[in-house]
Amino acid sequence: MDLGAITKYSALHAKPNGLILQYGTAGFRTKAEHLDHVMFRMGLLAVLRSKQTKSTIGVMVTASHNPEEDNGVKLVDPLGEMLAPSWEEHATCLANAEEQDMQRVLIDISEKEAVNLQQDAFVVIGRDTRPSSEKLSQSVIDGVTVLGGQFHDYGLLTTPQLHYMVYCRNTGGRYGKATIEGYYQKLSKAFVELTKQASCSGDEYRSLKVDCANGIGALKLREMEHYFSQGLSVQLFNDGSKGKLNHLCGADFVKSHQKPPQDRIVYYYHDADGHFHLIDGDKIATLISSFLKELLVEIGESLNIGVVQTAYANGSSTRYLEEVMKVPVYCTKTGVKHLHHKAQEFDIGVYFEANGHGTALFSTAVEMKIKQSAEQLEDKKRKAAKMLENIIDLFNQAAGDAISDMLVIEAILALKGLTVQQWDALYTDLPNRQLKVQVADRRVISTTDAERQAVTPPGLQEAINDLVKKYKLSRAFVRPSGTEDVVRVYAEADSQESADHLAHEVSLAVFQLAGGIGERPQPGF
Ligand code: 16G
Repeated sequence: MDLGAITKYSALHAKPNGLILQYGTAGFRTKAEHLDHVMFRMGLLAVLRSKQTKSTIGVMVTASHNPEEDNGVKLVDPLGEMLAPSWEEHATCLANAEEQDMQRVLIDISEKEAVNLQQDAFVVIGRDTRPSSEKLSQSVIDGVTVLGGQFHDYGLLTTPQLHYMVYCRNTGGRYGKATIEGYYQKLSKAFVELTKQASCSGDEYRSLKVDCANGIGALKLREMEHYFSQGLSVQLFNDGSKGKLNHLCGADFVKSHQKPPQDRIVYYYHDADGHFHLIDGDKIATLISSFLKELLVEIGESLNIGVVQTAYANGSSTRYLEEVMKVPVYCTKTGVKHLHHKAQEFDIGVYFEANGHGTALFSTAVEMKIKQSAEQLEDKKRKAAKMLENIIDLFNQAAGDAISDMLVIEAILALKGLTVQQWDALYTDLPNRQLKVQVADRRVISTTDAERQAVTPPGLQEAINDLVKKYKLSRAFVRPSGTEDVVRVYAEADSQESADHLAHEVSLAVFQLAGGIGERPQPGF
């Protein structure tokens, strides 16, 4: 380690004194102007992690659904997973070290993790379309090079695409080519093959309108379009040509406000009375898991399928999955990494957050078994095995990927001849409401039972229990956000009015018992 060079370069990416940040649910996120030093240091950390794992590590510069002014960074581990928890702690220590302590922290991490500093390091970098991202990714590169690491800068990529690149590079190209063309080819080939089996295909092309939240998705879907010579026509909305990133659009906006974006969104429709219907991650999990189950029955395989959700999953979805579809459902804390981890316990783990983050995971043994069956089985069984094989290829195994999910959903709808309305009619969501409350320090709220129960502050859970009792089919919980400085409140009940009231009353309880600041929460939305 050339400590002199590190100190010199670090001074060019100096940390604002006293700034404390936390490696949260999805890495560091805050106002872009506070992140230069974090980027440089994550470049350093990625090199150490790469040396330790003797693998390529990814660094993604993005703040995902946050406002355009924010930015963020997260590291991607060798098999495309989120960074290991012990390294999240190192990331937090390194990001928060004052200039004069930085070297010591760096050495501490290397020693604790027994990093062989002579080992080569390779880091791949991607970034979103935020105006601040290019300069920030340059700071990551500065960090990588000063520690002697080599790198490849992919430039503009979606986060799942970077996960894909990392996975491909660390599996010797067996999974796919670590290029953007490789990604498009893999997905489009599987999609075209899968939808060939649809009896109603032919000239009945599906046409899909996609809300791209004025972000990277627009660019990447446009690049991908010409790989689908047939089978799918995609029209892009909120494509970044005029609107602001994530402003009044995007899946997060639509899910939390339960209304359409200024333009269009993936999977929503208006019924004959003009009512807005959102088909969220819960419905997606239902469609995918039921289709996978049908295919397994056809092939005659009894593999265990599990569905993983969070506390935000609509109560009706959980009931439908358990009681009608007879699949086991598990609940974890919010954040892809928690769901992903749980889903790995099954032969086939389908996980989706209500906000649409998710995927299906297939264990390596299952993948091999299915590929063999596709070669060996007869007729109908063989067809089902082939379909399953294509679905496995379509899902980006390295991460939940909205583009993969969209293609799988489109294929399933085509194969089953289902309209979006018929899909939505599988079950009816319980009315629900999400709110935010400002408090002085959101860490005063701690939770247990996959965030469904508040442990602190004292009295809050009892207050919520009493409020919930007043309504039918009701449920409510609160949790500190992992991405914004707020406490989130969720409530559901038998009517929208009740859900709204309950959410408001719970917000007041949070405000009173957890140190609310600013204006008291007002009723009405
Ligand atoms: C991040 C998470 C997402 C989670 C959301 C919760 C990843 C890749 N993304 O976007 O899974 O639903 O945070 O945000 O992990 P919150 O803690 O602010 O409610």
